[in-house]
Amino acid sequence: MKKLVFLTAAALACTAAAFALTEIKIQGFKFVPQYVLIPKGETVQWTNLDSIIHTATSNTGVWDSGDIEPTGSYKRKFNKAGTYLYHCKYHAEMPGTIRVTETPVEPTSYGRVKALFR
Ligand SMILES: [Cu+2]
Repeated sequence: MKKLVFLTAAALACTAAAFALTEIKIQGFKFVPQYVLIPKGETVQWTNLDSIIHTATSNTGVWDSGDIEPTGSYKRKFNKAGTYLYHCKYHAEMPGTIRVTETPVEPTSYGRVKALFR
């Protein structure tokens, strides 16, 4: 696990290289980053860094993490391309978006993720 996290960071910092795990932090009542762009087949891991329970719940019922305790995490693999909106079911103002692409995503394209959604 630690190795995967390191590889993800390295892939983001450099170029090319597919990565298999994207981490989203839950911190300060926010999903960080709020927008994520990944290729299909990639796993997303949410880790709760707040001191209260949150969830990562699909807006359309595709998945529900259930309660993610403080310091806890939840993982889900996205095998199908599409745009997935989600939220925390306890806090209405906690939206998140995962965009899953058919084709590999260049890590360097992360910077334009926000633009993609506007
Ligand atoms: Cu919450």
